[in-house]
Amino acid sequence: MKFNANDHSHRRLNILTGEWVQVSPHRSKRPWQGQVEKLSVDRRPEYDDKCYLCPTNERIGGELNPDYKDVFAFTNDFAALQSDIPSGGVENGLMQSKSERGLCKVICFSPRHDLTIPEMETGQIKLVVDLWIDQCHEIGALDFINHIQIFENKGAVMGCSNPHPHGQIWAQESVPVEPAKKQAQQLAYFEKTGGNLLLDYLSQETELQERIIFENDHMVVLVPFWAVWPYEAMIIPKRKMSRIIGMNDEERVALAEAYRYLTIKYDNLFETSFPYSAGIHQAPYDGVPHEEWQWHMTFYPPLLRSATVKKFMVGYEMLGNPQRDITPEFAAQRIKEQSEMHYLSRMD
Ligand code: H2U
Repeated sequence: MKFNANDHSHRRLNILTGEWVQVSPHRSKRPWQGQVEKLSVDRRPEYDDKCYLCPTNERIGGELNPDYKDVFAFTNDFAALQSDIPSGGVENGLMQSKSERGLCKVICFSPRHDLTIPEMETGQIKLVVDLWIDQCHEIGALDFINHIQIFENKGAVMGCSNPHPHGQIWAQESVPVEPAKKQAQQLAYFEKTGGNLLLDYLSQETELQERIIFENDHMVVLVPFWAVWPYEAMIIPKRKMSRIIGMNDEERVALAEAYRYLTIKYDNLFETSFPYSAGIHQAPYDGVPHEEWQWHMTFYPPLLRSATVKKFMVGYEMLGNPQRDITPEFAAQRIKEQSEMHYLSRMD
């Protein structure tokens, strides 16, 4: 018998983190008797007077949102990181701690309470990209900031507290654990080969065409070879770029288009507003060029089989390493074959 990645259990290496994922494709053939129902469509009003992100409304801290017309950023009223704290910490034998300065912002993607990224026009999403970049310029210039994490938590299942389309920025002194792993892997590859890890990976993917979902002139959307979440995906810029502030106007539009395209396909998969945590990993804002880095946007969606059946990272995944059943190639194919038209606009 010859090894076949579509049938036989195997491990795949995540070149960006140096970690392994267990793939068990034969398990996706097992019978399923659980739930498969669709969720009812959640129609929201364009404006909700109880929403703390809608224009003109009052936030919990008492501040009023302006009557914003496109995008809007504000300092998180319950910021997890603070800028005005003394430095210090504990080094007591095996107990170590260190003060961490930083700041947190909330980014409203639209004044419309009823929209999500896949329901917005590319032009509106481009304004979100512009705002991310403006924020990176502003926050990155602060001397106590070395890392900026942009992310979007979408859907109650991901712990998102409000359906109004929004994301967050957490910026801080240290490079957090996940981007730090990517930093180490990209640097090691650069020092060994002189090449850019993700761009070299992209050339291989472009040749194989097994996991690429979409590309335009400047961006590629793919399911990574080492994906952990069932429908995990990445957006990678085609040009060498360590941080998102390097993007020109055309590239910003291309990112907005890719973000919209992928999320429409996601929503169409199970005809539901597809939940995920997505975010941008980029080089630290520490004044060093970081030749080794290629910024990228990663999507981690939990849904596995239907609008209600999600994957749990428990048991072996918590104690051993992540595991998946359907192959990344199968997932890419499933996403690719979805309509480019959002299912809600087809229902109108
Ligand atoms: P989620 O993306 O997890 O839903 O978070 C929304 C953020 O909005 C959350 O971090 C903040 C919360 O602290 N927030 C405010 O800054 N002001 C408010 O009035 C309510 C919520």
